[in-house]
Amino acid sequence: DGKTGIETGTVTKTRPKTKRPSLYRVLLLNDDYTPQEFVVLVLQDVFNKSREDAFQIMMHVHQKGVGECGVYPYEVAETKVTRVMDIARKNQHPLQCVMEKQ
Ligand code: NFA
Repeated sequence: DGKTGIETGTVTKTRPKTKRPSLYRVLLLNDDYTPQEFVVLVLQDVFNKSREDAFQIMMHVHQKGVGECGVYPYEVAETKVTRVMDIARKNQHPLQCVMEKQ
């Protein structure tokens, strides 16, 4: 560079641009017909909650109308929503599960 003709060199630090996956909240919606015990079992089975945590989440949904079951990358969230909807349908309960971008 400049008069000397000596190349100083440009040190370029490359930032590893690995974007983290977007996260999705999985929500359970209240209804008047799905048994409380069924919701607790779903939360334990699909969301790997302890019986105590599952009961708390179920009661929250029961009282507030909606509640969070967990936050996951897109494909994981989608799989959990599908599992809940499949189990609910199989048992003829109207339980609804949805996901939303966090
Ligand atoms: N509200 C339902 C009942 O009283 C229980 C329930 C809780 C349903 C959470 C859906 C979600 N049987």
